Amino acid sequence: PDRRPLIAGNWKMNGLRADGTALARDLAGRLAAAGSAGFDLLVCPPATLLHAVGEALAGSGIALGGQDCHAAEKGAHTGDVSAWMLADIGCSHVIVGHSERRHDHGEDDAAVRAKAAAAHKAGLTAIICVGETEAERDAGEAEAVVARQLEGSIPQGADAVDTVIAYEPVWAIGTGRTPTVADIAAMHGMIRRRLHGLVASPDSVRILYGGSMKPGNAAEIMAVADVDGGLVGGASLKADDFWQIALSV
Ligand code: G2H
Repeated sequence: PDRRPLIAGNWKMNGLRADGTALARDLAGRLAAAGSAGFDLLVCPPATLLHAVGEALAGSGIALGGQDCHAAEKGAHTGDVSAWMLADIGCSHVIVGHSERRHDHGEDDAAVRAKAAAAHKAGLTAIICVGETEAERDAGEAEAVVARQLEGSIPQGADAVDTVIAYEPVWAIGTGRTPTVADIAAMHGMIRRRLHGLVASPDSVRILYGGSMKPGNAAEIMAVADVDGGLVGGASLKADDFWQIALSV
């Protein structure tokens, strides 16, 4: 199956208008200069920057995504943003269930599944994040934990167009530590097998790796079977690094 690599930048809670739009324009310029690319590029800025970054990316071919959405379409949910609002401002994607959301906001698999279902209804591709903690890995439970998260977080009717999986071991996020390529291969292979029965056309679903991905380790990680791109945090804030990671596919 043809799984075009996806390189997604998760800016997290970083960026004011000036730097966010400059970064977006820089990336758009690089892609234009390259002419064609063998990968899809996506940036997920904080909600406050979606409008400005969307304008900076207009016509570039770089996709825009949110970092989270509420499960409801609208209503009395102070501070939240709905998937429909993201679609309305030009997003094609939304990250759901990032471990920082699961940890900081107590989101469990059922909540993540509801958000992904809302994203699908709004016409967005949901990037559903899964990953074990260090204690779970040390206890030999990493694969069982991730399998449980997949089963609990993927909504009914998901397919390879509207769903992307991101495997992000919690202990590798923002720490500079990454699993071995053998560990990544084992986990991504397990995820691929588990997707059978959970999504339509499981062999076409893209599975991203995330967690301390940087120019120095991207090529070896991207070369792993069943790694179909990356969800890049810290290194996506620097155009040079993000672009070099994209060129590593
Ligand atoms: C994992 C990743 C991006 P970083 O959260 O989603 O962040 O690359 O900074 O480890």
